[in-house]
Amino acid sequence: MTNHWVDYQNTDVFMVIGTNPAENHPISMRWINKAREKRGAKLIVVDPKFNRTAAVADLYVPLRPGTDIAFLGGLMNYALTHGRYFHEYVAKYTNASFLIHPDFKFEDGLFSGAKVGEDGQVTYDTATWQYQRDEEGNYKKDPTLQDPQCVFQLLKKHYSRYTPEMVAETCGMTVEQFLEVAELFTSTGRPDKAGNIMYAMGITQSSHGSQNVRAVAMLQLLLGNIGIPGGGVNAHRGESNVQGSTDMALLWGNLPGYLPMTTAAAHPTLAAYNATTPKSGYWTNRPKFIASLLKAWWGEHATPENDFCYEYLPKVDGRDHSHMSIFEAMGRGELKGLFAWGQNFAVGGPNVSKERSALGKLEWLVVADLFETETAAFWKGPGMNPAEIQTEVFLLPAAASYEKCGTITNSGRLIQWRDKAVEPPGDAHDDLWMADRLFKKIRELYATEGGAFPDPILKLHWDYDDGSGHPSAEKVAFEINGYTWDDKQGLTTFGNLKDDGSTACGCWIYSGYFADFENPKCRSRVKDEPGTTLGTHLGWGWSWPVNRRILYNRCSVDENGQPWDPERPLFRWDGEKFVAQDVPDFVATNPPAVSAQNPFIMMAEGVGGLWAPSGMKDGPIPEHYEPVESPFANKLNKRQFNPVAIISGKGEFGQLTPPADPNFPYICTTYRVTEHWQSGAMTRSLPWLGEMMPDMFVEISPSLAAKLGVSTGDRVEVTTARGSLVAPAMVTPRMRPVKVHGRETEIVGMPWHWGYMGMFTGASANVLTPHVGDANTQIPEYKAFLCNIRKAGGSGPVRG
Ligand SMILES: Nc1nc2c(c(=O)[nH]1)N[C@H]1C(S)=C(S)[C@@H](COP(=O)(O)OP(=O)(O)OC[C@H]3O[C@@H](n4cnc5c(=O)[nH]c(N)nc54)[C@H](O)[C@@H]3O)O[C@H]1N2
Ligand SMILES: Nc1nc2c(c(=O)[nH]1)N[C@H]1C(S)=C(S)[C@@H](COP(=O)(O)OP(=O)(O)OC[C@H]3O[C@@H](n4cnc5c(=O)[nH]c(N)nc54)[C@H](O)[C@@H]3O)O[C@H]1N2
Ligand SMILES: [Mo]
Repeated sequence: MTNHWVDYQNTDVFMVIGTNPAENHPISMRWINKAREKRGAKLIVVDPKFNRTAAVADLYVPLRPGTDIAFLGGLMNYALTHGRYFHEYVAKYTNASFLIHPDFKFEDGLFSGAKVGEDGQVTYDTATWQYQRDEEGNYKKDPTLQDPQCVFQLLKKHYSRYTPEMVAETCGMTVEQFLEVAELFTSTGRPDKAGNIMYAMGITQSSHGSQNVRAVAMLQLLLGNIGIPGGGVNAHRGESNVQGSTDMALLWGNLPGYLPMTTAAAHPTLAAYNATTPKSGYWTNRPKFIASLLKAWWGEHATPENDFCYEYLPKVDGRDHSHMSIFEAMGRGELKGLFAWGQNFAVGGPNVSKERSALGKLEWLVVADLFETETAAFWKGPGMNPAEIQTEVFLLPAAASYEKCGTITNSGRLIQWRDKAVEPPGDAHDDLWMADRLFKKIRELYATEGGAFPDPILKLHWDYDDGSGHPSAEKVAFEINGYTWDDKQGLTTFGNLKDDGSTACGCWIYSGYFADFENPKCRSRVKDEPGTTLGTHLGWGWSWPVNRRILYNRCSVDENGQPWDPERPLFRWDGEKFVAQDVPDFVATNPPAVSAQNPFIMMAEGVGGLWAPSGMKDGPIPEHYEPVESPFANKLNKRQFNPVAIISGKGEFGQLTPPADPNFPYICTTYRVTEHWQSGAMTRSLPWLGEMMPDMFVEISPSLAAKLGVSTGDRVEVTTARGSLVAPAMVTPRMRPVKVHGRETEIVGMPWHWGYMGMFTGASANVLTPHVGDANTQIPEYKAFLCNIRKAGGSGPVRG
């Protein structure tokens, strides 16, 4: 999130697109409702399903799964053609005025630079997406935004095709519905209004998910809604600490603090890694972050002379190591063993029957979990023959969150310490204890038996004992925070990090949260600071970076340092200094005209990116493509689906349905219910939650029910190219057919929380979902695929 939960009280218009906060982030509704009470804020919901958030919205508009870019592109077109964008913000704080390479083109669904492989897969050479520069290397700009090659004009041209009629036809809504949202949401494109876009899995779980997010961000830039109280691009993060875990490099493409992952080909040495440092913007400090990270990991062994042990860092081999690729490799027998550490992919993974089979190709599987999950018990799943499975499974009982201490970072980047409340039961241990024991044993084996490359393990700096043989979460926290190597003083800001080995820091963006070992900021509980009116609560917990609550907050004031909206003064220049309610992301003692030049400090350009010359594999601006499985032809361009999408078209996982296949005429989508958590491992083992929502079910519209001759409770069989499941139907007007380019189709929706372990069992939705992923993040396309459905005979729940 660029903003934070409490800040929602400052919003004028909310657009909820691809998330269901009333169901999945219920506490956010408290702040949404506060804005509605306090300032008459309006709530718009754009979603295929009339969900629980829609039920309390001012305006609900249905949208066919997978068509968000058409919709958001239509809103951009509306803002641009009706003068509803925030001109001063766009001209000064974004790259709208930058000129793009004269050879840039968009034709037949492809951006210039496309190289089409034999399998039809496209990769792009991005040379023509770049900015024009003068002889000195400065960006060429047209501050009047009139040059046909400037970003502003290119956007206007590109999205002029996204007319209200085209949007309505593509997304399956009426022109009136589209215009109603356009009118209301673009009313925030002025200095004194704040619009907030919230999104989550309805936007990201798509073969063009990253471009969906880009479209959200671009619309917010056009409306001047980034960096201001009540505005923002607000990703409702999922698991309670998923923000923290991505910050700490849970994803394979990053090192902690979003430092780029090291690759064997491009970064064989530290010098080569540092040579890729951006030449402008705050990321120019990257060499200090990586040197301090290496110092934290290899301590006294890491010296300037040996490049801080850079050679010990694993380097990826240029292949994709995300979830789907790992399972495909496993299916080919290329993996020996696997740790499932707090993950239950035998329910949550796409095309899950195939993924369960792939687990059977492992020699060993370690599951660290609170329960014996479907993953731990994959060998007794439906269709499995234990006699044919060689995998040895080790189940390590884990302590739950309240049975250990540590931190959680929420969606608003706010990190808070939690104390241990009770002892874990039986043999259960906390994850840190398990990691510590495992590491020490591995190190001992390397020390006694040797190995291919023992140094990275033997020389690792591992100094966490709390004195009783147990690792201390506080000591880990202190290392993440960073400290001076010589005298072990906690660092209060990443501004103090050095690239000479004098500082160690496990995650630069967290520098400051745990500087004071006895009384760290993440434990702080000061509710209100004097003089604050906007709910920034700077004394409550700590948020990265440097306790800043709203990112890019220089954008909340104009060139003269005056707030766009005097009612929401996050900052105000009083002639000598800024009066502040947040931690500025600019030098507050400089005159405002200086910081106005670089309001987006993390960007190499210093301004917001309406155009992405690099960083995206599938285009500098978003374009509508159909989901990989779709009943309809793409009418906006000549490419059916994102030509850069990750498709497991070959091999075991490649069962896909071609467009408009009459055997699979319906759109299928999956989502959550408030009573269950994810794969259900935690909630289907609790009697009271299970009683509230005991059984898997399939939601269909009354019109589809009539066609199938099905009433609520009758069993239906849903089939896709991957598999089928049987569950009772729930006939409900929450689901409704969509009319697209004159043809109507139905949407079949279902929750994905069930499996065959625990107290409340039922079919897993993921037996239906495809191994198809976004071009940039490889997230699976769980939200839009093709199915058929028929009456199955019988009624009531199907357990198992
Ligand atoms: N109670 C509960 N809370 C949870 C979770 C849980 O399992 N249970 N899970 C947590 C996790 S890890 C996550 S990631 C979040 C997820 O939070 P959400 O993203 O809110 O979760 P979903 O219910 O999967 O999807 C949200 C909405 O997207 C809609 N949708 C489907 N396809 C599309 C589309 O193409 N476009 C648009 N605009 N909308 C679409 C669905 O109809 C649904 O209403 O929730 C977190 N919170
Ligand atoms: N069809 C479909 N599939 C989806 C999605 C969708 O929308 N549709 N959403 C996807 C999303 S967004 C997500 S995040 C994934 C989630 O997929 P998973 O992460 O696999 O699902 P969870 O059920 O959250 O699994 C967490 C496991 O950790 C265990 N656990 C809890 N606390 C601890 C602890 O402290 N230590 C240890 N060691 N274990 C613990 C729980 O018991 C549980 O088994 O699923 C994805 N799958
Ligand atoms: Mo998630």
